Amino acid sequence: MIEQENGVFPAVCPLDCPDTCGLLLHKENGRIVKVTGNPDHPITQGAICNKVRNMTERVYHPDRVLYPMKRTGPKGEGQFERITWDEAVTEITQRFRDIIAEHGSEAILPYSFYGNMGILSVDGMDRRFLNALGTSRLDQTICNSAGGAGWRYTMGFGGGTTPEDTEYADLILVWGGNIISTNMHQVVIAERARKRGAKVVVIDVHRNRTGQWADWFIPLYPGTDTALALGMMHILFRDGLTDNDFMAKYTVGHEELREHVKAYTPALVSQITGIPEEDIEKLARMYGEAEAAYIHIGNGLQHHDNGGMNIRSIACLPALTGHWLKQGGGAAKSNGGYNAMNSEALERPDLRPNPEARSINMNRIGEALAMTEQPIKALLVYCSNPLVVAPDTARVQAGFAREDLFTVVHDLFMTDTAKYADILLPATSSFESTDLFGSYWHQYVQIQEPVIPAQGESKSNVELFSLLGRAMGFDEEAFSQTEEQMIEAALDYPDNPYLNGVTLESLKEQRFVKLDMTPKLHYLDRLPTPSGKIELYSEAMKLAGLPPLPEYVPLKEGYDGERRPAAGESFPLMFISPPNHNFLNSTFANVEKHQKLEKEPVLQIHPEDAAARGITDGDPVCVYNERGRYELKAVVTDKMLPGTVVSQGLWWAKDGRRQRANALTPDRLADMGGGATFFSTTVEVKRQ
Ligand SMILES: Nc1nc2c(c(=O)[nH]1)N[C@H]1C(S)=C(S)[C@@H](COP(=O)(O)OP(=O)(O)OC[C@H]3O[C@@H](n4cnc5c(=O)[nH]c(N)nc54)[C@H](O)[C@@H]3O)O[C@H]1N2
Ligand SMILES: Nc1nc2c(c(=O)[nH]1)N[C@H]1C(S)=C(S)[C@@H](COP(=O)(O)OP(=O)(O)OC[C@H]3O[C@@H](n4cnc5c(=O)[nH]c(N)nc54)[C@H](O)[C@@H]3O)O[C@H]1N2
Ligand code: SF4
Ligand SMILES: [Mo]
Repeated sequence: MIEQENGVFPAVCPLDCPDTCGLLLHKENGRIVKVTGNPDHPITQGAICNKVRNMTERVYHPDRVLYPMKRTGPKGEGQFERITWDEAVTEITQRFRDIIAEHGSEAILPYSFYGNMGILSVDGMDRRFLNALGTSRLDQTICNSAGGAGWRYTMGFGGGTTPEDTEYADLILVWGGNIISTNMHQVVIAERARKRGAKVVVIDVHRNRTGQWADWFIPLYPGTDTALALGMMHILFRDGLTDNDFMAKYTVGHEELREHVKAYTPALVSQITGIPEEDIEKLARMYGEAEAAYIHIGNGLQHHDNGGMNIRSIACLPALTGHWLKQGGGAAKSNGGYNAMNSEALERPDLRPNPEARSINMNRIGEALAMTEQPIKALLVYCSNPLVVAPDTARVQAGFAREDLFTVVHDLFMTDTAKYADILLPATSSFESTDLFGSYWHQYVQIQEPVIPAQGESKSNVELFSLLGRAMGFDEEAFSQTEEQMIEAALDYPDNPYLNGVTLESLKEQRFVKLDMTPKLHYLDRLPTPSGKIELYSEAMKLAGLPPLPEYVPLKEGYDGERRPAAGESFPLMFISPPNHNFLNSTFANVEKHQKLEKEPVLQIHPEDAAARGITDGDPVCVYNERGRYELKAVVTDKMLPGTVVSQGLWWAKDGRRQRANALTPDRLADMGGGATFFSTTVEVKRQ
């Protein structure tokens, strides 16, 4: 495909987005001139988002880093000079050897996430290198780990209702997810369900695009979703809307739960959540009376102190009504479990000389870089932009600014993080490399093969880490395997029956290969929880020091237990900073086209909160708390309940703008999974 100057070639969207669209790249004179959706993809069917329709702006952006570079100015200022790959690799391997000799291999820490979802790139050759080097491990908790843990305590398996089935739901609850922006093909399917008569209800802390599209939007106070779920359960049990046969067969703990939820009266739940009592009654009735209700559990509501419990509690609802047995009914948090690959073959943990190596939670990177005992002396950053995406920017920045820290960054751009690199290495875009893609929503596996040559001297993650591995003297075959050999190894995994029939050959031939979904028929009979059933009561949670039944625990900042600002509170507003429509986390935030679509960072503030501060629409405002400040423009709107302010989008610090959203967010960990608590933060706002 690389050699062909003109034509239309299949591709996969590599971004951290559930849809994992099939793409078509249109080439003229050797350049991609257009990106469209592949109409043959069974789920995404040729529709793609505006972000990726404009992907050529990013792939051919004049600011792309095309050569290895070495920093010449102070950390953070972005002054670099071009060096050769030989010089870069010699310096990196020399510094790593010195650090290992003096401080041990765990003084080196990787920092990565899913800037490219290609399995070979982020769960493949990189892991082999880090394992063989014996670095500290990174606990990758920034996205869905609290919710993932909450879901697994309840359901055991990392998968739920599949997208095609949701067309047959008669009620769709979108709970803490902005799917118009973040999972657009679920919206398309929900529209088909709507045509068959389904209703769509959105439960969120602000009326985002998805809330505007819903049949019914229910606003609530941040971090109170467990209380709402418990209130719904109270009504379901009270009014006989539960399926007792289902509970007897497939759950444990329903009798304990029935007693437990008696305390969560609609009156109490209304006080906690800010939702009128009659709306709680109406919602519970709608849910209980639906034939096949589907709950789409978004990511937003688990980025809280009580985030794991929020997901755990919502996950109990379909077990009370038995909706799981109806096509389209049930719930999904992430469907990544269906396409689990052979991680041992991919990551080669056997190469690690120190299996007991420590693990560092990525949400605490600032704190980790400040450790004086067993200090971190080198950082290897790829597929992530922590200066923008990690919580508590000031601490992160202080860590990255350490003069004695040797930092290598591999990226396509001079990100805010890359400016702190000692050595900056150019990364290919996914259209320049071979990789394997699953989806954490639909059940099609896809392959990407290079459509254009590597731009400049850029290298893919696979090339980089095999090069570094060989330069460190690792002579195992693992470092010379081709991408295709790695794909074969990843797919050779009899432990996952869903992978049956997915092979390199079928992928090359068909581009998208559906998992074998026959095991799903017995899904409920073989849940991998300790009891083998849906755990409404979880002994495992009790052993972990968590409440074994769903229980509402208030957030740690800002409000008292009754959801009113605590007396004397100096930061009385909850600050929510979810993703925006035209960026993908911080990706695209440096591309003019995408910036223009978003215009500028804004703070949405309720008219009551604005009036109390003398703020009018369009005013420049400063949002601040004890951690930092963020300057943006006020938009006065009643899309939230009073007391909540919202700023969408992970903008870079640029053009004199002071700091970023994460300047305000805490690096506290959630109740489960070591998850992030981005949205459990309080602030004050003033006019500039
Ligand atoms: N356009 C676009 N698409 C994306 C991304 C992007 O940046 N831009 N990011 C990708 C990634 S990595 C992820 S993880 C997903 C995330 O996508 P989603 O699953 O949609 O999750 P978020 O957008 O983080 O949050 C969704 C909503 O949760 C709300 N929320 C916050 N706190 C609460 C609460 O306490 N209760 C309730 N009910 N709602 C709350 C927020 O207001 C927000 O509207 O999207 C992916 N897709
Ligand atoms: N305040 C707040 N903070 C958040 C969130 C929020 O909602 N609010 N969301 C959180 C969530 S859910 C997530 S998932 C994280 C996401 O955080 P990150 O995973 O850091 O996501 P991005 O900001 O998209 O950064 C990805 C980087 O990878 C680079 N990249 C792309 N492809 C490649 C490649 O092939 N190789 C290499 N080496 N680099 C590549 C891109 O250029 C980009 O700079 O952010 C979290 N931070
Ligand atoms: S970002 Fe999501 S919706 Fe957009 S093309 Fe990629 S996978 Fe599809
Ligand atoms: Mo995420």
